[in-house]
Amino acid sequence: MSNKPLNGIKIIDFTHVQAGPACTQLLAWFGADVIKVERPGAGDVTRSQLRDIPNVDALYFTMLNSNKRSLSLDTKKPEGKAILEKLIKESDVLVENFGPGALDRMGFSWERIQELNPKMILASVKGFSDGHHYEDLKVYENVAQCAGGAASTTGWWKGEQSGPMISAAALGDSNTGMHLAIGILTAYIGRQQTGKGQKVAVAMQDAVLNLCRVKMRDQLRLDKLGYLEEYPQYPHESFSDVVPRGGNAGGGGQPGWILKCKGWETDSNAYIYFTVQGHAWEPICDALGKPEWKTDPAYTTPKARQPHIMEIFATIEDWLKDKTKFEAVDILRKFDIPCAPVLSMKELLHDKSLRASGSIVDVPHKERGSYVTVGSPIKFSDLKPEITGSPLLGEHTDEILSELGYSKTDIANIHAAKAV
Ligand code: CAO
Repeated sequence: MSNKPLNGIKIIDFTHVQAGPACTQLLAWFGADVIKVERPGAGDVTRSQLRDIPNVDALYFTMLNSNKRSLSLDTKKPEGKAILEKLIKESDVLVENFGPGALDRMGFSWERIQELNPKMILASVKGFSDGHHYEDLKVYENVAQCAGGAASTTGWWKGEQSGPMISAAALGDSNTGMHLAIGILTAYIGRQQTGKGQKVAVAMQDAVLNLCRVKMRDQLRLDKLGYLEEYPQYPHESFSDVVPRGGNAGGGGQPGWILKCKGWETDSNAYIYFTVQGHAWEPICDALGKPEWKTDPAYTTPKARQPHIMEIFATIEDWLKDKTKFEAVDILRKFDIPCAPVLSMKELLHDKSLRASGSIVDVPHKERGSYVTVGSPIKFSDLKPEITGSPLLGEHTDEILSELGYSKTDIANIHAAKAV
């Protein structure tokens, strides 16, 4: 691999499903040697989940495990444990997201890992933090969204669709993985100063809560004031003592909403997000052909507009009814109005700009031919991450064993013991 900033960092990738793999994939893009350790015969469960082609690694796996090598290893067998011990001695980081206690039960407690390699950084994802009263729970994405405050504050507050709502974005999984990547790089820089490794842990609940920081802000404001003026409940409906769900409200200082455009009756994504930026009211009036709103006291200040903000949105929707979402944004962008079309996955998949920037890429795969994946969202001036295909199960087993110093005969014996 060419010279990348993380070249030379060796990572044992003991992760599965999404939260851990998203973290190690990111580090692999930037040059780390990521060795995915998987159970022989089965591998990461996502290899076979939600398959679109029989007997071929599922996109669930390929899209989260690019740029890695795969070592199949049964770490519950003595031969497998011995290999893992050797690997720990030669690596910089071990990343895992097993259920609580699984690594200890396997015989690789933090104490044991430190004995083997005091420079090792052990990075873990768990559902809840150490010592938390739910620390024993296994956790998946939606569980974390509920435990971290996202579900309670997402969705509709009244009507048939009311109730806590899950976001499609992986706030519990990939988001936690991204937090862990920052933790790993911080511990790695720390190690350069102290010579010692350390344990880094991110709980999915905490990572979700970190993204829900503004909702905690709102709870504190609500406790003090009894109302939240930027929420659609204000001023005509009452507030309880908890932050309500705000539908599509802007959520910050700028009111906003999702508005229908031409064709919404048949196209489920014919919408735009429109933001009424407080200080940019006059351009909005110009864009909508409503010059009279510029001087009408019922419209001139955010405070004056808020009681009838939904009527303002209804007027904008009326303006949008003969414009597609793309036509509308092309008009509104000239007036500097913060807005965007609601883009479907299909539209994103074929978006030329995302292809050009490398945010969506085609990568080769030994069995699929090639597959589309989401590339690095982080752009550098001197590094263009080259996304390579995900490995087949155990594709690099012999290569890695021989790098660890095992002879051809040793490797044959390891195979015979079914440890790989
Ligand atoms: N060889 C031998 N055994 C292996 C192995 C290997 N290479 N790799 C894993 N195992 C074993 C583990 O030792 C463990 O065995 P024990 O339970 O007997 O100790 C078992 O496989 C894995 O257990 P698990 O609890 O991690 O797996 P699960 O499918 O029951 O639960 C999950 C999955 C995700 C709920 C759980 O791992 C978890 O809560 N992880 C932490 C939170 C998390 O990351 N969630 C996000 C998941 S989606 O991104």
